[in-house]
Amino acid sequence: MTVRIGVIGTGMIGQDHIRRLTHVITGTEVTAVCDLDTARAEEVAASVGARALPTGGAVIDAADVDAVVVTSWGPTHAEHVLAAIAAGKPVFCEKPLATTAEDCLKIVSAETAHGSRLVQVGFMRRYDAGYREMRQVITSGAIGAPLMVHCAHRNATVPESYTSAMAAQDTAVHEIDVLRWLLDDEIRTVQVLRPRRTSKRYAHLQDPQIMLFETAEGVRIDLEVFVNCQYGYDIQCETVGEEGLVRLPDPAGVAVRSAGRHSTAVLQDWKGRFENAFDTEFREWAETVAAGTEPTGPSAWDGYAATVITDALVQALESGEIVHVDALKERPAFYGGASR
Ligand code: NAD
Ligand code: ISE
Repeated sequence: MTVRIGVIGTGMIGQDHIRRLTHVITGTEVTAVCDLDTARAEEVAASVGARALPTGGAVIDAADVDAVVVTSWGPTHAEHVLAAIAAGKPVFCEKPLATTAEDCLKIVSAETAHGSRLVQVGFMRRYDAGYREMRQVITSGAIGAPLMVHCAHRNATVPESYTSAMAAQDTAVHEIDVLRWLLDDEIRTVQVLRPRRTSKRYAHLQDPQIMLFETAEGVRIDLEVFVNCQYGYDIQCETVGEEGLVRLPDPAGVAVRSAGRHSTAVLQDWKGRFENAFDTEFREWAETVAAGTEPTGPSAWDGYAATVITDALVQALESGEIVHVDALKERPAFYGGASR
């Protein structure tokens, strides 16, 4: 069976996912798209033999759309996800699930009322081979109980529109999701330290930031977010346990010996770093849609938890205090199971 997909938002990542669903994943085709920029939607639709429709609602309701991918701007995600649930169609939503915890909870309620999972959130790191192996090592007990995690999330540069709060909302949100999943634990407190600011940034921005987390089990996590590091896109993660440690590998690259140096290139953006993860994410999602089963990736509950924790980080950045993530509700049985 070919899964027919409608895509809402044909910007940067929307186009990348449309390419993936058309040329990389077998058993999927994009049949309808839309964008506020109708000329862009027409152009993208024509490139893959799809139809450009006027609104997200029209894409969701189209008879030749079995499942929906939401890649529009974050503040518009909730309305599209809620409409897809109302139509009873599986929906893959790029992060964030919604920009407010209240909207995330509306989605959780609608999905719970529907009676089975329809929503998957685009936290693609759970599909990265390195993170998956790290999780296996942790769950196997090979390094003993995890005690500490050291992480870094560095981007070469960000545009002027990037704000200090986005270090949590747009960037650290990936670590928040993947760490909850890696440790099978919940984040209970957050704090943000403000190091000396790099001069290579727009004046309004606090960059870098050091984020500190404590989990329910007492694991301490430090995360450096540095989005104008200049040298490339660099993701680091090391989990230290009672009997050993496990560290993410650097992406493979040839070693060059030249002009008296031995070097390996550093990737420049997240697209290259997580390309295989995005492919696996969509392959596994499409398989569940084709089989008519529930998605197995990050749930609406994970999307909700990530938004509550990023809200706490923004509060911690502003106050300089340790913030307790008290707003996070207990995970309902509907979203229960072994993994978060
Ligand atoms: P973008 O601005 O390049 O594209 C978004 C597109 O959505 C634009 O073309 C815009 O016109 C369209 N749009 C906005 N509201 C719409 C609506 N109501 N209906 C139809 N179209 C609408 O942005 P982007 O970089 O592609 O990011 C899109 C989403 O993907 C964001 O939520 C972002 O956080 C997420 N994202 C995720 C990752 C990742 O690593 N998983 C990476 C980049 C972006
Ligand atoms: C971007 O939106 C992403 O999602 C990338 O994965 C992340 O590394 C980057 O910092 C964000 O701006």
